[in-house]
Amino acid sequence: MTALRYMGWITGCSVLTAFVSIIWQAFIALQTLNRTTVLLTGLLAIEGSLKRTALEPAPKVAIGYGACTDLQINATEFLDRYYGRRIPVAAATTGSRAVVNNEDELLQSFAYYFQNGAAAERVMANSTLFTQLVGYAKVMDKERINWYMGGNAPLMAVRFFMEGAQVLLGAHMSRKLRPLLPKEIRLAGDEIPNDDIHLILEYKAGDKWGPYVAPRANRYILHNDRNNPHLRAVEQLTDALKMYQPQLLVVSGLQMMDMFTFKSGEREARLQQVQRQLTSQPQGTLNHFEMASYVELQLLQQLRHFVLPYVDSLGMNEQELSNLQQVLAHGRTTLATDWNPRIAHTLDQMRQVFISLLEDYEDRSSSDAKRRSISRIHVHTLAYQAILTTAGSKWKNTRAAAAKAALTAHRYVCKSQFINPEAVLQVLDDSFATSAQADAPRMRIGAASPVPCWREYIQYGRHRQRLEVEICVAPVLVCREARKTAGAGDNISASGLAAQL
Ligand SMILES: *[C@@H]1O[C@H](CO)[C@@H](O)[C@H](O)[C@H]1NC(C)=O
Ligand SMILES: *[C@@H]1O[C@H](CO)[C@@H](O)[C@H](O)[C@H]1NC(C)=O
Ligand SMILES: CC(=O)N[C@H]1CO[C@H](CO)[C@@H](O)[C@@H]1O
Repeated sequence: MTALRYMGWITGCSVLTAFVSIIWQAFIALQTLNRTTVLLTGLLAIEGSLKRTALEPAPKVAIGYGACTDLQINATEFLDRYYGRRIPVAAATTGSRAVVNNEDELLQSFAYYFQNGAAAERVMANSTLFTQLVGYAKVMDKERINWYMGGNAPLMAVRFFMEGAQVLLGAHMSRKLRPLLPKEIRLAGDEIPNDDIHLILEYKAGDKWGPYVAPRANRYILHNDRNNPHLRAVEQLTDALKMYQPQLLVVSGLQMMDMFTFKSGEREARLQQVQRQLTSQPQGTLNHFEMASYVELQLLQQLRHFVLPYVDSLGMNEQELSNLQQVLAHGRTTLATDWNPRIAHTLDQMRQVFISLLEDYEDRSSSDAKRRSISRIHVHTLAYQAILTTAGSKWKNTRAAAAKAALTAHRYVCKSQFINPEAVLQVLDDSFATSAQADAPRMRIGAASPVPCWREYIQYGRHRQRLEVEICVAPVLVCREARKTAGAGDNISASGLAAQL
């Protein structure tokens, strides 16, 4: 009898516990949803403050260089169809080469990156084979191939246009590609018979090719560019700029200048043209350089010489930041790093890059009056946007620019203009340290400040000068189900820049 009563009591207890736990779970879920809604409302309100009045003139932006058509196909379907029985061993030794010369090398290279789910962009040195592959891709079911306008410069140009700017783009384009660009965007460049094509082999997580299974969705890009590496439109853009006089000049697409395309000294000569363009801008024009994934150390060192000293602003993601920081500090490159770095770590790397560039300026500006002192760095990651600007510089609205970039990131990756709080993943905590150094202050992200901003002093140089900077960090409402990731950086960087003019 007592035992039974005892049992009943235990059952009652477990029911109660389960009940409390369900309520608790619901409470937590509701709180998370509530927090997302609060952050979203905050970000949208800050974005709303950016609306230009009808009286304000549209900002003028110029951007180089190059354009291409992206031909997107299903990787496994394409390879099964044309190379069904030729599946190679995936090994780093044969797979990680920078240039692909023939079919065997292509298959080895693809297998290696596919198996690791890593993004890759490779040069196909054999143009006969490249033309053949594009031909194969065109033969594939018309429904399943997709042509898009590609290249950093045109994608950023469209984004600037959508943000209400007047835009001048430096690029050669064919008659087929030009209609894909809004007609209001002015073009400095020639009409060419054929655009460079980028063959984009896309795969999803779990896609199979022979014995290999892709661990995550990604893309393998193959190109054989004739125009883009040579930055053929630079001179025409320089000429057009004399009359146009923009508030902002953006340089992008230099990662296409792979060494295999050039004879000795040729690449330096092209980069000198970029330098000439940057140094011929009046002080009233802000120069921005959009980083990209650079693997070749020599090219990075050339950028440090010809490009970085002449820009006011830099845009990049967390991988590119680590890489640049290593090159500036130690003269070496790094490979893939943490895809979701702590805010404190990213901010410290941003400060290091900023200090390196300020010190270069301090050492050399007396002998080269065209040099510019860096005043802005924007780093975009999956989970947040961080923008550092010199206090009192020409860059306006740093907080709103970070909010805008965060919203663009969400809209791009979710492929939706409408933001649904339930489709969002919270990656950031409520607060973060502003540096990995001991006793660094902490900032809160919440209803009161969805985008925390603060000022601090940066010390640099032999005489330990102090420079006041403003830093803003905006949380990205990360999409639960990513729909599109490649190319997000162009949209994000351009929307952040547009907000600061
Ligand atoms: C280039 O590709 C073609 C077509 O596949 C092939 O016949 C030729 O041998 C390749 N050339 C080199 C140098 O690998
Ligand atoms: C490619 O096609 C295969 C089968 O036809 C499919 O399983 C796979 O998910 C497709 N991949 C992409 C990226 O569409
Ligand atoms: C989300 C978003 O803003 N996406 C845009 C990115 O840029 C392209 C043009 O380059 C637009 O078509 C997208 O709508």
